Amino acid sequence: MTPRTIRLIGFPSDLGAGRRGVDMGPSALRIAGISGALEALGYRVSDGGDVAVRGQEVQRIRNQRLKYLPEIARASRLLAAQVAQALREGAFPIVLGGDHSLGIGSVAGVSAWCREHGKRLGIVWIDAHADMNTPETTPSGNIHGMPLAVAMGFGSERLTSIEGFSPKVAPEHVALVGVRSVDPGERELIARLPMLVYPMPEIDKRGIHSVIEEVLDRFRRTVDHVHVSFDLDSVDPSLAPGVGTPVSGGLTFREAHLAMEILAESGMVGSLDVAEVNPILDVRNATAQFAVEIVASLLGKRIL
Ligand SMILES: [Mn+2]
Repeated sequence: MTPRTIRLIGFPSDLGAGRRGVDMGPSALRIAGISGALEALGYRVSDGGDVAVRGQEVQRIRNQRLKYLPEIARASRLLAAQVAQALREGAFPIVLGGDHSLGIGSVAGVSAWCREHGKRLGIVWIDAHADMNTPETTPSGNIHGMPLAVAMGFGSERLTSIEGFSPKVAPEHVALVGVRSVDPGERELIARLPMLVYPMPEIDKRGIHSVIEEVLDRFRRTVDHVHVSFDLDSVDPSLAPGVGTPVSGGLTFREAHLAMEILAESGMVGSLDVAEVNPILDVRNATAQFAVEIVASLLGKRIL
C-alpha cells in the first residue's frame, strides 16, 4: 500500500495578529520536527514551503477595522489555491501558521475542493477565542479574530469571496471547541447561528470525550470531510506559552491529545491548520514541540 502523503504549507504571517513574531511559527514547527514525526507514523511528507507573505515593514495600515486587508486577501488566495491543489493530488494538507488569519485561505481551499467533489464540509475549530468578529464588531481590527466568521460568509467581501463562492461552510457544520474569551459582537453572532459551541465550562463538566463524540455524531450524518483548525491558544498557557493571546484555563495536555485521538479514530479528518505558534513569546520552542505532538495524535499516533 502506498503511504498517504502529507503536504506541509507554511503561512508565515503576523499581519492578522496584534503582536509580532508569529510569522516565524512555520520555521519553529519545522525545527520542532514536524516532518520527522509524521514520517515516523508511516506518512510520506512533502513540504511545499511557505506562501509568500509581505511583512509589516513594507506596507501600511489603511483600514483600522481590517488591518493589512489587501495583503492578507492576496496571500489567502494563494494559500487557498495550494490547499485545494494538495487535496486534488490526494494529499492531506497541513497549514503551518502563522496567525489564525490563515484559516481564511485554508478553509476556502478545502471548501473549493469539497465543492468540486460533491463533498459536504465540516469544521472543528479549537480555540480560546471565537474568531467570529466582523469589521463592524472587532475591538482590535486584527483579522485573526475574524476567520471563522469569514468561513460562514460574514465580514469583508474581499475575504468571503475568495475562490468565488460564499459561505464556505454551513454554520450547522461548524463546531467551536474550547472557547473562553468571546467579544460581545461575537456572542450575538453565535446566538443567531445553529453552530455547535463548547465553551470551557462545558468541557469541564462533560469531559472532552463526550463533547467531541457529540460533534462527530452530528458530522457522521451530515458531512463527508472534516477540517480541523487548531489554535495553540486553546491549550492552557502553562503548556503552550508561545501564543499572542494567551487565556488561562485552557485544555490540559490529555484533553488536547484525547480530542485529537478521537478525531483521528473517526477517520473523517482530511485537512488541518496549526495556528498561532509564536517563537518570540515561547520558551525554548516548547509550544511548537507541543504542536508537533498534537499533530501526530491527530494523524493517528497511538500509545500502544
Ligand atoms: Mn484563533
